Amino acid sequence: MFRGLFRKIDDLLASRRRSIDDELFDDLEELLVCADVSIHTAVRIVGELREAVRRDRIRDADEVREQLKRELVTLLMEGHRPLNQAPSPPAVYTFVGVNGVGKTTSIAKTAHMLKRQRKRVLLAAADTFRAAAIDQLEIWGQRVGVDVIRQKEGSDPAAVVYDAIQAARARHVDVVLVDTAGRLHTKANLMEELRKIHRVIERELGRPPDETLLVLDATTGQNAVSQARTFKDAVAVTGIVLSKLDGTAKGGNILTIQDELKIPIILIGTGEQLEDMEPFDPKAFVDALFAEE
Ligand SMILES: Nc1nc2c(ncn2[C@@H]2O[C@H](COP(=O)(O)OP(=O)(O)OP(=O)(O)O)[C@@H](O)[C@H]2O)c(=O)[nH]1
Ligand SMILES: [Mg+2]
Repeated sequence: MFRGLFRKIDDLLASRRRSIDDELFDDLEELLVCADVSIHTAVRIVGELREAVRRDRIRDADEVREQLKRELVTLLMEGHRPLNQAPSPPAVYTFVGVNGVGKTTSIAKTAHMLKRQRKRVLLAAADTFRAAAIDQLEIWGQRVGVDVIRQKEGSDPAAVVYDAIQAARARHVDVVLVDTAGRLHTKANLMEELRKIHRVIERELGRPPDETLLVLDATTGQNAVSQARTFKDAVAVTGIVLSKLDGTAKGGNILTIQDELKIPIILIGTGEQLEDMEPFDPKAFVDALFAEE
């Protein structure tokens, strides 16, 4: 899906007679920004590339490209890890993020993924702000074949999470996935609600949630970075789920998110079907960026 995203960069570095000079680095920076990399991150990447070219006396554009790929992989490998396991069951993963980014869909896809790994999964409908949100999760639960713990609209989300953890213990569930609201009457309310959910989890488990996954919509570019900052201030975000990667021709913001936020990207969503979720693989991602279409 990202195939050829960096095709222009490839073209730029493919011409053999291309001399390795300031103009080349300027063009590179510009092409990175066109692919949705922030200026800050583009300048950093090209700065390091420039330095490596000087240090290793690289004279060949092909070599510059290989060096650039190595640098991008290194950047994305920083802090890279798979989903956290819990020291004792159940593992509890909360999904947070602004409305419409794909939290509920990502939960369904994650539940499906975990089920295929033979895990017992339970969903907690802690977005109680809208009745439709509870019903949506219920429908996904039926599709995946996992139970949903719910209360009625307007009930306390932290109480739903409490119920879910008790149910998980009674039913020997391995993983609880917690859906949360993306919008309340005010942003302050939302952040307070998330903190309360986290306090209940910590009290019940004797440890913080095993993951607090911030869902970001890949098509929103720089806005995703500012959303991440807001949530990071309220709760200890441990990882990112990047949704809707199928809907963007860019994807350079993956580099920006990693570089500016230092939160590992753990899962990527690539569509609306249950199968459309996979662990993020930095090496495969960078290879695809430069791949021929
Ligand atoms: N193309 C595509 N669409 C997606 C993906 N993930 C989610 N969507 C769509 O995005 C829309 C919003 O998804 P939801 O899962 O309802 O988002 P949410 O964050 O739970 O939204 P709220 O509950 O309103 O806060 C739906 O139409 C989904 O089908 C994805 O990876 N690719
Ligand atoms: Mg939702």
